[in-house]
Amino acid sequence: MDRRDFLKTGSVAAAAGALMPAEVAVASAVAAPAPHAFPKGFVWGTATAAYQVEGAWNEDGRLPSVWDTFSKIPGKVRNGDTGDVADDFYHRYKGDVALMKQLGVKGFRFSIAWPRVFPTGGGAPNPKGLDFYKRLLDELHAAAIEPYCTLFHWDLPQALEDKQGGWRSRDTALAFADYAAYCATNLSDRITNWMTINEFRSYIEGGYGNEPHHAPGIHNSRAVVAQTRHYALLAHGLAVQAIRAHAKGKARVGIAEDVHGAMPAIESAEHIRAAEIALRDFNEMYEVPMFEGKYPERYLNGLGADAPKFTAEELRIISAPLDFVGVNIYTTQEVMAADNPDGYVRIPRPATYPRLMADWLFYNPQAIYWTPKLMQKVWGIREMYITENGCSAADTMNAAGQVLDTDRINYLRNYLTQLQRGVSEGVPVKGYFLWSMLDNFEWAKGYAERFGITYVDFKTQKRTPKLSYEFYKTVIQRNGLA
Ligand code: PNW
Repeated sequence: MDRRDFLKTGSVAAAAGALMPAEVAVASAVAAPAPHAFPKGFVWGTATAAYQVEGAWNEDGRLPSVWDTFSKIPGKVRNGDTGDVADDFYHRYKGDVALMKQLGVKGFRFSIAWPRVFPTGGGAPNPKGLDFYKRLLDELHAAAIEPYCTLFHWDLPQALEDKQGGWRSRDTALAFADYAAYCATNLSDRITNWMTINEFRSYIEGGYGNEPHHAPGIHNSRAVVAQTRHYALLAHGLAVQAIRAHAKGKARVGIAEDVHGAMPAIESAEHIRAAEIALRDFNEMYEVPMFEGKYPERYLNGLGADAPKFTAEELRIISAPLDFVGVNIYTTQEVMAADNPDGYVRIPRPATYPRLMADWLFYNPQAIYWTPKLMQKVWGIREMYITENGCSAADTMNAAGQVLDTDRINYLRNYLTQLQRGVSEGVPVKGYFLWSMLDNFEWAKGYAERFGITYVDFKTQKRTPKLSYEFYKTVIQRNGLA
């Protein structure tokens, strides 16, 4: 920008007498070029998921998902919260899209509720359920916001759980492929970017494993869990095929995975090598079969007689190349090189390790530098998106009605600085979706844990952009950090 443009911007800010002093400061700061810039066309976005925001749990033909059932069992969700109403996004999506437009995002990651589209998981589709997504997508396009659609974010139709044991059945993988085909057939005129599944680990280990704290909340033997993981992977692979086969026009297919991050405690060659090995080991259940087309010996030997049954053809389906890989990044695990058979050790976190509100949310901005960088190195991933990043914080509204969430801004600023570092080194991350656009139903933590950059009063449904919303808006305007 030349001097004249700069003066112009300055005078616009000064002329806007109605602006608060803080906003004047932001407006003029945005005019300065960002020294920590992102590439042109970088996709800035936000994310939500159907059950966490939509509400309208029994409207227009929707039948229960496993989360409707689970959240109504006393003791499963903090304060007895359920997703019955959530953010009422089903009715308020227009206002929320307007808030996103004001924020300046280029992309919005959302999920489709399977039990809206196929209330019993299969059989006859429910056109009224699909219509909601058509309305939402039209609203997004009118606001020039590109939709990034996830087909499964944990709200499995309860009927599939009752009939066949949910994800423990191979038939559920087939039903998922049919659902994916139907969505591609009917929505590919409005959606180009598809993600099959959000985070295998959370709903498989969390829903069917030891001490399940996610729906359906049923403990299973080690052998059953291993087989369930395999069917979930198969569901992903079959859905990739189904989307490509049924989409009219261009379709780009990926996934949104909770890759378990590893990073070197010290940045030296031997510890970086240790982190590469650790990344692969930490993700042996899901990423290795998906990206390498095989289960590692280490995993199969560790399971012994409990190892999953699979065919070579299934592994081929599971590992079909993706157009992009979405990674949800919140934290990471430091490792160091060790003279042991693994070649590394996980370093236990000291008691004073910083964290945000969630007990698992250890603060380490370098997570978002190292995880994509090592994924590029270890698996040769050529296109990635950060499909989630953000934090829960003890947000309170002050007497003036503001939420000044400087802890979240601190978190975001430092994570984004590390993301920019990676991108500037050639790590192929093409976009970033902040979790979350709105405070929402945080699964077993209910409404007590707020991840939004927009505060939601769950009694009145009033939305109040937090200070972090303003912070993110300036990042988007600058396409980078100050
Ligand atoms: C993600 N961990 O879950 C989910 O995709 C979102 O639906 C959720 O609201 C968000 O992150 C915040 O929790 C995760 O333990 C849950 O590392 C746990 C972990 C990571 C992600």
